[in-house]
Amino acid sequence: MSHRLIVVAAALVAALLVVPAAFALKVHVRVEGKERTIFGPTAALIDVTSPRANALPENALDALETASVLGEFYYHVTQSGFGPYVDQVGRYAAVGQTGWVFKVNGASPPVGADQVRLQAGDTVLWYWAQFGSAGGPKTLVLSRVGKTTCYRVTSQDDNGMVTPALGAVLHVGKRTVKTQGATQAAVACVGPHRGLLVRATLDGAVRSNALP
Ligand code: B12
Repeated sequence: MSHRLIVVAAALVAALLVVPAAFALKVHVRVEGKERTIFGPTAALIDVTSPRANALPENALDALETASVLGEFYYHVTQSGFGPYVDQVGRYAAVGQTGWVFKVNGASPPVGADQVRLQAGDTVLWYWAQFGSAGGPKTLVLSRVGKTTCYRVTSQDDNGMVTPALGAVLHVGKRTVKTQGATQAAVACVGPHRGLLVRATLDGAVRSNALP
């Protein structure tokens, strides 16, 4: 090999080593399974990288791939007429009216996950969903009320529209606290709970993110 060829080859190798790190994007990722959380209860920021050369860089499918590496959980992608389709995450495969769907920043994109390019700081939620005549389930969002030990629960539809999650229940360890509020808000105070995370559930909705 000539000296010139060696220099070019070395430069190419160096570029290949540098590019993946440069393309990592910090994104919040959570994966909610049928009965339990599969990955990232608090939706912490992770470095999402894009392993596929021909796809959009850092898309919502990459977020699942990165989470699966970090969390060591199984998922499966099949090719369909619309492109790559996630037909299983963890134990449960899509079947009949159930399957795996995703949201980015609270809204459900109308295209496949590989077509949704992410921005730094985005929140990606993959979840198991049962569809019925009213569509898919709403997703719950838990937020803290100021610096208190009180929490507000809202639910988001596929468009990201937020409404109070009336009737939601908070879970703190083995303790449950029902939220109050007839129309305007679903709020409950759980008191001191050092070391325990708080979650919210509501029948027919996807469980919330967890907060300290
Ligand atoms: C049923 C259905 C679902 C079910 C599938 C349940 C199952 N058993 O697998 C569930 C609710 C899980 C689902 C999910 C999603 N869906 Co859907 N789904 C449909 C629907 C209503 C019928 C598909 C069907 O059964 N066809 C009949 C069978 C015989 O043909 P098939 O090729 O074997 O169908 C399979 C594929 O279509 C696949 N599939 C379903 N949705 C999607 C979406 C994408 C992007 C891909 C690649 C494959 C795929 O699942 C079907 C069953 O195995 C179509 C609308 C339509 N009329 O086609 C939308 C439709 C295909 N879905 C759509 C979308 C956007 C999604 C989601 C990306 C939504 C989201 N934000 O999460 C996700 C997929 C995410 C993922 N997992 O990768 C769009 C695709 C638009 C596009 N141009 O990409 C459609 C056209 C609805 C629409 N008009 O917006 N879906």
